[in-house]
Amino acid sequence: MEPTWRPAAGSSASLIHELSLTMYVGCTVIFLLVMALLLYAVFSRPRPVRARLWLAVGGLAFPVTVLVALLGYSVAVGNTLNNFQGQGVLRFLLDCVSDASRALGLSTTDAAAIRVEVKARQWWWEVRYRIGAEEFELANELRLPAGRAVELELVTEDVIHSFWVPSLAGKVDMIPGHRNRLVLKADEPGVHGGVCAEYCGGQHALMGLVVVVETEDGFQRWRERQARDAAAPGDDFLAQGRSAFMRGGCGDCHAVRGTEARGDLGPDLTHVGSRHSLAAGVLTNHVGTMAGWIAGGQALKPGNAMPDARDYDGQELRAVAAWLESLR
Ligand code: HEC
Ligand SMILES: [Cu+2]
Repeated sequence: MEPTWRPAAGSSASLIHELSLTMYVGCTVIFLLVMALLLYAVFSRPRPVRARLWLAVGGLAFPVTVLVALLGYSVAVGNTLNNFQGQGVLRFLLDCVSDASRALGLSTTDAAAIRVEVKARQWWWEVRYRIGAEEFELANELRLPAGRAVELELVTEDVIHSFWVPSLAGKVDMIPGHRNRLVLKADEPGVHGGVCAEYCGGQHALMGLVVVVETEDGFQRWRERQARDAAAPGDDFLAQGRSAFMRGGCGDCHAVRGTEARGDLGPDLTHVGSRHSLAAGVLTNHVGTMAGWIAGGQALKPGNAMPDARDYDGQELRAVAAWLESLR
């Protein structure tokens, strides 16, 4: 996992980082300058100064120039991040930076190809990709091709959440009835951690996600697999797992494309075995944690919307977990 505090190359987080650095360095320089002047005023021998000139330059021209420059810079960065379609004065500033944003590849006009809707739920992320006519759903994980800007639509139907992947972009709230947009981009492959950044109920702290940036080839391979239906069980044990899943009522809440499971209350499990984590970052994903989650998720994430499966014996539980892990 990439360190949270290091903005990824080519991401909008790197623009935010530059803006903050400019502010910190600028503040420090100005602070030192003012302190130097203060010391000079205290310790130098008194002599007449040109008060009006000092006032006009130090009290007016200097701060106005600095503040206007900073305002322009930060509005420009803000516009680039959201691709905000400003008007009037904002339009003017936007035009000034649109070249810069195009040079960085953060402009979405050329990235319309991949559309991702992320719906925040209590307490996990439903992720739906639309690439041309292709459409598939997964959970708690996003994949992006390196160097390409991907536009997210951020929505929710329950309470307010906030989507935040610090090493890639600023945070954007998800508000019922609104459709907010965010552009994600990173130039290098890597795995980035994200969180919900707005308190949304009991297990808000256990609502993470990962953003995997892959090479173009890796992304295309992943995309192609995700778009397929779930594979048929490869042996008897997996077939037993699949029928235990259907018998256990799991399909009332979960969809597994290519089977009769069509539920929508929980994550789409069609390719759950390919995901990095289970239950929104609570567990790393392998067959042991899978079984543990199915039988004891309430102990791991108290109050989450999935009841513990109490009816399986050991053999069935292992089979269900193995079948789900085989869905890659
Ligand atoms: C009442 C609805 C419901 C039922 C029934 C249900 N689940 Fe879930 N399941 C959920 C919800 C909601 C989540 C997401 C929980 C969270 O992360 O907060 C979930 C999460 C999961 C996950 C983790 C998926 C991921 O990508 O993180 C697995 C695996 C899973 N369920 C398997 C099962 C199995 C197997 C059964 C049947 C024994 C089952 N579920 C029954 C609602 C349900
Ligand atoms: Cu939250």
